[in-house]
Amino acid sequence: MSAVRTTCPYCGVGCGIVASPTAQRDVAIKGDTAHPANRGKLCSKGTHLGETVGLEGRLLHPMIGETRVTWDMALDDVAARLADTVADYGPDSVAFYVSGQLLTEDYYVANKLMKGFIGSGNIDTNSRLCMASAVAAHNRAFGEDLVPCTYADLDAAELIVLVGSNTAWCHPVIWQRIEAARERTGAKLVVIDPRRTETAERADLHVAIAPDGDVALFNALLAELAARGQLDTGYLAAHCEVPVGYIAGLDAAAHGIDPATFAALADLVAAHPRMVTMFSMGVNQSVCGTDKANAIINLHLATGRIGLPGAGPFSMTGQPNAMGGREVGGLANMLACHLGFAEDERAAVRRFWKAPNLCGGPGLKAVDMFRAVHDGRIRFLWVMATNPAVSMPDAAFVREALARCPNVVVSDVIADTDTSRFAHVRLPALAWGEKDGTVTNSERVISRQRPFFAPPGEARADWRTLCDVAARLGHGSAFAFASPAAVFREYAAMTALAAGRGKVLDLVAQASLTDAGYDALEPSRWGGEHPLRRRYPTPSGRARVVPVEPPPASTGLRLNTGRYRDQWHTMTRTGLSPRLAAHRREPLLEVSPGDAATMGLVDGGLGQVTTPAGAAVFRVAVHDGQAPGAAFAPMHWTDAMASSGRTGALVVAATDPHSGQPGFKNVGATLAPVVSDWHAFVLSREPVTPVAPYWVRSRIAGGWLTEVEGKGEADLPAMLPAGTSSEVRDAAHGMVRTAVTGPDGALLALAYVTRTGTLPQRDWLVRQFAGSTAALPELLAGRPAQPQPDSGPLVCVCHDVGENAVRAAICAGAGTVAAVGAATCAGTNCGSCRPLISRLIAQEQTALQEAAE
Ligand SMILES: Nc1nc2c(c(=O)[nH]1)N[C@H]1C(S)=C(S)[C@@H](COP(=O)(O)OP(=O)(O)OC[C@H]3O[C@@H](n4cnc5c(=O)[nH]c(N)nc54)[C@H](O)[C@@H]3O)O[C@H]1N2
Ligand SMILES: Nc1nc2c(c(=O)[nH]1)N[C@H]1C(S)=C(S)[C@@H](COP(=O)(O)OP(=O)(O)OC[C@H]3O[C@@H](n4cnc5c(=O)[nH]c(N)nc54)[C@H](O)[C@@H]3O)O[C@H]1N2
Ligand code: SF4
Ligand SMILES: [Mo]
Repeated sequence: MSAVRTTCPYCGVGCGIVASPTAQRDVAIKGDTAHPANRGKLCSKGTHLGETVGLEGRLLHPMIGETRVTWDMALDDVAARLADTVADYGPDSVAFYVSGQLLTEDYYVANKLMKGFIGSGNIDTNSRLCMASAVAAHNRAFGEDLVPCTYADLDAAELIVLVGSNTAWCHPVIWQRIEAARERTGAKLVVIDPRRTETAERADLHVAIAPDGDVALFNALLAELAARGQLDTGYLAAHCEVPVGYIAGLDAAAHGIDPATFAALADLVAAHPRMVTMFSMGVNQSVCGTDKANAIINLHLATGRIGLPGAGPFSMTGQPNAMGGREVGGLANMLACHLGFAEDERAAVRRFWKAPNLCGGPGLKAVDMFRAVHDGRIRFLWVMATNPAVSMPDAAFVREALARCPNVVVSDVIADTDTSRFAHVRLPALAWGEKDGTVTNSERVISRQRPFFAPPGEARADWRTLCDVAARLGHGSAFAFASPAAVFREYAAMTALAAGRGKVLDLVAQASLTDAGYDALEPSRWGGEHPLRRRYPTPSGRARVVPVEPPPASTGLRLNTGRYRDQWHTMTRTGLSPRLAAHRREPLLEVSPGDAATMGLVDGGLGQVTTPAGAAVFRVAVHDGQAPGAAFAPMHWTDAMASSGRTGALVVAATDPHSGQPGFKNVGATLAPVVSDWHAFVLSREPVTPVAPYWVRSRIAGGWLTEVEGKGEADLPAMLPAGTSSEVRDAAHGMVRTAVTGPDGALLALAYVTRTGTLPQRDWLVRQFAGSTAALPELLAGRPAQPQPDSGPLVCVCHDVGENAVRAAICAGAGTVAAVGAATCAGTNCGSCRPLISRLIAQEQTALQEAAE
């Protein structure tokens, strides 16, 4: 098969990819130079997609309980469960919990079925956890859920402000674009984040605000610019509704940060009218997330910095198709196509769908949906393309809810996820490379995801599964779509309802695409470059400056959660890649040096986090980028990968009153050290699950690496596969080294445990385990017989360059990130490791200077 142009399935940057299948289930990946979002660039996750397309762990057949069934049996069962529940308890007793990782076509069909035909608003999406606050803020300010910018604005901006975004890690191709713009035009970069992330390290100014300090800061900035006479009063008068006295009543001193930093920030903002403010989860995932986003938008409206090249408030979307879901109506509080539940909008939708049973109003938002599952109001739940047992706040409660629910259906590509363990019925879905449809990225560009593998096993497209269930419920004619193209045409035609009501969303021209035209569809943007400047889709045609007030200050230690560079969410896909695992093999609890000292936490030791929702244990990393009074832990680890590393278990289910989005980033917590009697690691071909209080496993080439710690005696044999064991003991340190080989002599596992000694270097052993090259004595010693150069921790995952090579290049005279790249290739592909390289340069140069003094 020749090369196929498609779109990356990870983040909302929406990069174009050229996929060239090379063999069965093997594909070479390149960036698509013709795609406007990335012009050929990719990040580490996109680059390594080829490592995640194998069939390992895939769900390939419909399952009822543990029994493999035919599709007919599964669909009959799902339809019967749905119909019976609705008959007995009414339409609001059933719900769909869907995902920004569905294609627009899947989303459209799910929404139509629930809201138009089952007759409940109970369809919500994991986008509720992701960008619901941005949606609510857009609706409040603009009258429609619209991102008024495009990536090209980054090229034109003089000042880029990143708020609550670790762009270098989470939107790396946008990050590359920002870096390129800075190099070309000298644009300034401000990062507003309580942590000094690798993104913040590269900024001209890092504003380390208190958790949820954003409203206060942006209100104060607005007041300060007013005091400096920098508001665009003409724009405000002509195009905005401003509550009388609101701006004049704001206090320029109430910013909550140190005065010098505030002055520096205000100077930058005052001096650079071409300003783009990009915001992400540090803004949205908050109990005041909608107000934060409106505080940002207020500043842009009041300075007229919107709808012009290089100017605007820019919400970055997380998932590949969060935007598509927003467009078709995947959120419980929207009806469809940017329409709400006003009587005339409902009537229009009812007519368009010929809906027999249109829902009367909004359904339950994610957190409330799971509450209703828990207390038995919802008795049928269909989860599609999301892993709520891990990713929802108060995950223990969510698990209880799933366990109590009499009918749980899970559509996924993976057989065993933390959520699917609760499923009565599991339906196999098509994965990336197999599925066929469209996605919309952060800048409103619709792109095709095209298949290049045949469907494996009996996996089917989610939209088709939904249509088959709809037909069994008696709605066959409304769901008689022959192809994703047919679904897309209906959706595009339906946007006439929005366009006819003055909304910007308008795909009517694409309603007449032929199947061939849909197949060939080039990336296309709806709404144009700058849809908002002179007229807003509000009743008055004006934008609204929304009065917002800072929340009360929080006290005590605050837990913040978020992402790692090389993992995606609950690791069901990225967790399969040995290269991506190398960046962080364990979830780290980052704490400031001061807090670590007071709380008795040791770098490299274990720490327990306890919140009102639950507890979890992580490896402690003392980090001076972490502000005192705040700790950070990643969201990715699940029960499949770790004994107790889920941050979802820690987050309390408090939500924003406007958006219903949970506050994942600011949770009151206590920390305590966990002291082990022994620590160990195991390299094994198959995953092992130690019986120990702490274990974390990660993928390596040819197997798995599992870190283990515990109390009392370590029961190593219980962790190892059956085979012939060779053992070396060092009684002084309680060190035992074991190798297990199979009947043919093949190496099956290596294990190292110690009570007081130091365990061998993992990196070298991991490389030997992949190739089985070293001799058994060397393996048991944990090091090569002859000393060999050690590449050190991995820096550049794209080109496989370790820290020692980077340091050597710097010592040999490479004084810039570009020079290190020229010498080692590190940082020359995705660029996500460039902040790290620049830190290593600074470290080496300081060391050289100190040596010279
Ligand atoms: N590598 C990787 N990339 C991803 C994903 C992934 O899983 N892995 N997921 C994708 C998805 S779905 C999403 S939503 C995006 C998320 O992308 P980001 O939003 O960039 O990621 P996070 O790490 O969740 O949070 C961003 C930052 O918000 C900061 N923050 C916390 N509290 C506050 C606050 O009160 N104010 C401010 N200003 N900042 C605060 C955190 O310290 C953190 O550094 O990433 C997308 N891209
Ligand atoms: N503590 C904490 N929790 C968080 C966050 C945080 O910052 N901190 N961030 C939140 C945010 S922003 C997000 S977006 C969520 C993400 O959380 P989730 O949505 O739960 O995360 P994923 O691991 O991406 O889950 C997607 C699932 O869909 C499956 N899948 C992939 N493609 C398809 C498909 O085409 N069809 C079907 N049927 N299945 C498919 C995958 O195998 C996987 O099981 O997490 C939220 N939770
Ligand atoms: S930035 Fe990376 S993860 Fe996001 S779409 Fe592009 S290649 Fe995929
Ligand atoms: Mo997200």
